[in-house]
Amino acid sequence: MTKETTTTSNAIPHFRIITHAGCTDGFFSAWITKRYFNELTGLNLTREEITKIPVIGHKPAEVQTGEIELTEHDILLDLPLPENTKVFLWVDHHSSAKPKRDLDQHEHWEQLPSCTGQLIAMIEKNGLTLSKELKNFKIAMDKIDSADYTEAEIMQAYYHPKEGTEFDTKNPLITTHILASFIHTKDLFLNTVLLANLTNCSPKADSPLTDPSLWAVKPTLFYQSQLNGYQEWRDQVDTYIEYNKEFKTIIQDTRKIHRSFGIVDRFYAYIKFPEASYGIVIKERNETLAYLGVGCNIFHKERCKVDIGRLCKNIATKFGTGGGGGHKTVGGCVIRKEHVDEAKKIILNTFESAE
Ligand SMILES: [Mn+2]
Repeated sequence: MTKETTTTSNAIPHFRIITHAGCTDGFFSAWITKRYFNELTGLNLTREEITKIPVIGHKPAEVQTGEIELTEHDILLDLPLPENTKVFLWVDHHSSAKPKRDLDQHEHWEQLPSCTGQLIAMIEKNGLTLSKELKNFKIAMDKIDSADYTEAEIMQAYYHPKEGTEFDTKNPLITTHILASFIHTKDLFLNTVLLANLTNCSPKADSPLTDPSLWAVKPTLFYQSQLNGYQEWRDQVDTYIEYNKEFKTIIQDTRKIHRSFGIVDRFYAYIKFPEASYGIVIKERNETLAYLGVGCNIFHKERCKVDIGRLCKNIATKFGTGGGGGHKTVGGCVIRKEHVDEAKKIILNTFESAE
């Protein structure tokens, strides 16, 4: 990765906003930080000075390995805590990033649904009264980043609207999905350009929901194509997805297809089989390895009677190179291909005996 250098043209410190690349929460965290820079930091910069602050995207691993050179003027959002450098501001919410050392006053970690929501809460704590729009946006981002949707919300956000009807742009959750769709192209070059240009938000907009520079990119076209991708994926999944009643588990074994079409809709299995308690996804990784993704029903986490992260770690230790783990309700592991069916059997039996 290239080393970033700061500009030396302005008199204010050479702030940089460094955020989680290719991620909706990272993108909107940067937007909120730019829009409410003074409210967040307690500084008193002009809009022009704030606009000049560069916004750069990085992947979490690039912070963990120390390959980005950080300075005391950097603002890190939705990314892990840098081990050896004190930055100007660090804000993160990932449970896996829970700090092991005492935090400085410029370092903020809280286990919350989204980093965007965390920043908005910090601004409110600093004295800003949140507008209705900003509150609505916070609710939507908290839902999106923690996948805390109802089935009805998924049917609205992940499926084409009924024929003859338009996207419901009065609904903040749908509008946030529309605006997030250009971040989800997996094109990191596009993401870099968007971050650099689109977080120079209009001070007239309380949240991204009404930012004219975001709407100028025609996000509805990106959203339309994303919805097409989900539908194509679901159509193909219908040809091989199976529900095992005995174990109340959905099995998506991609060894049954030659190649996969469309964009993964991780909610689909539980929309199709709402009675399921668990789901297993099997994917071939390469010549020798396979990946098992294991989870409980995303709409009914209360049905989860097994610590899935621990189960995945055990399976990985038994059949792989040890790469496995996760959270209580979702996890994954990489194992040797020849053990996939045996591993599947153990997972199903674990679910059954926990009932
Ligand atoms: Mn996040």
